[in-house]
Amino acid sequence: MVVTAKPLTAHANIAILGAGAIGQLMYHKLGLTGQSGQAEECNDVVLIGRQPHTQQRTLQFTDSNGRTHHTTATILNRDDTHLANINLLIVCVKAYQVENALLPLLSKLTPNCHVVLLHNGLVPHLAVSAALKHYPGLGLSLGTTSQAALKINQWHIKHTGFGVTQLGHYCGTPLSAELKLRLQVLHSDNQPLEWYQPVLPILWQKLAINAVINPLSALNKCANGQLAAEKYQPQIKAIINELVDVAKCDGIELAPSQLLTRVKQVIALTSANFSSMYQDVAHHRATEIDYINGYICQQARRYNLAVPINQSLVAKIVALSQQ
Ligand code: KPL
Repeated sequence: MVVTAKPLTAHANIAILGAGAIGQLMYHKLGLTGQSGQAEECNDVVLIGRQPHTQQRTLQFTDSNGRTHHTTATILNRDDTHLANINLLIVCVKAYQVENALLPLLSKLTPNCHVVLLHNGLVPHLAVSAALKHYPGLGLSLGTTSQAALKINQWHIKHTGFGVTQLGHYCGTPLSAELKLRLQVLHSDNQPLEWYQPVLPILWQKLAINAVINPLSALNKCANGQLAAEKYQPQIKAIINELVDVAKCDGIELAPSQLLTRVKQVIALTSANFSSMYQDVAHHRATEIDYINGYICQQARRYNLAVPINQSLVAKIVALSQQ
C-alpha cells in the first residue's frame, strides 16, 4: 500500500524525536491511521533525527495484518527553524539519550509546546522538569507504551507487540484539549490509549515490566513469550518483590500480585517480540539497564534496602554488553 504524504513541514506541528523503532511506530500510528482506521494522507507529523540536514525519506511500516505501507516522511535536522512550529514533541529516544537530545531543543520550540517522554525506565524526567522551569509556557507529560516494533532495516519497521499506551501530565502547562484529541488516533481496540493522574505509579508499573522482561530476555537470548516458562517464575517474582519494596519507600504503593499479572499479560501480548534490551545487546548498543534495574538498585541504596536479584541482573547485563 502506498501512501505519499506531501512533504510539507510547514503544516507539521507534531514532532517525534528519535527515529528508532518506537519513534517510527508513533510516526506511522499518528500519521497513517485516520478516523476511519484507513491509511490516509497526514502531513502534520515529522520525525527529528540526527542527520546533518533535513531530508525526506520513504518509510515502510508492516502493520499487524502483514500489509506494508509506504510513506514519505520529513526528517528534521535538530537545528531546523521549523522546530518553532512544533507544539507537541514526543520523545522516543533511549533513556540515556533524553537529556542530550532534548534539552538543546527546548529553546527552539513554540513557547507553549508540550513535551511527552516515552522511553523505558525512570530518571530523565527529573532533569527535564528542572530545565522546564526556564520555559514557563512549556508542559511535560510522561508516558509509556507496551507496544513494540522490530526494525527490518533503518527505515522499515514491523509492528510486533500490541499493548497499551499510558500517558499523564507531570508538570508545566497541561496538554491542550485539541492535542489530546489528536493523540486519540493512538487508541484502537487492542492497543488502547489511557490517561492517568498521577502518572508515576503507572511508570513504576512499566518499570516492573521492563525490569523483568528486558534483562531476562537479553540474558537468555529469547523472545518475550518464552519467559512464560515455569523455570523463570521464581526469578520474576523476586524482581517484582524487590521493586515493590523500593517503590513503597518512594511513596508509590504497588500490589505484587497485580504487578505479576500485568507482567504476565505483557509477556503474552508481546510474545513474538524480542525486547529492546535483547536487541541492544545483540547489536552491541548501549542498554537502558541503568535506568531500569539500575534505577531500582540506586533507589534501594538511598533507603538501605537489599535488592540482590536486581543487582545481579545489572551486573550480568553489564558483563554481557562488554563481551
Ligand atoms: O518495552 C518493552 C521493551 O522491549 O523495551 C517491552 C514491553 C518489554 C516489549 O518488548
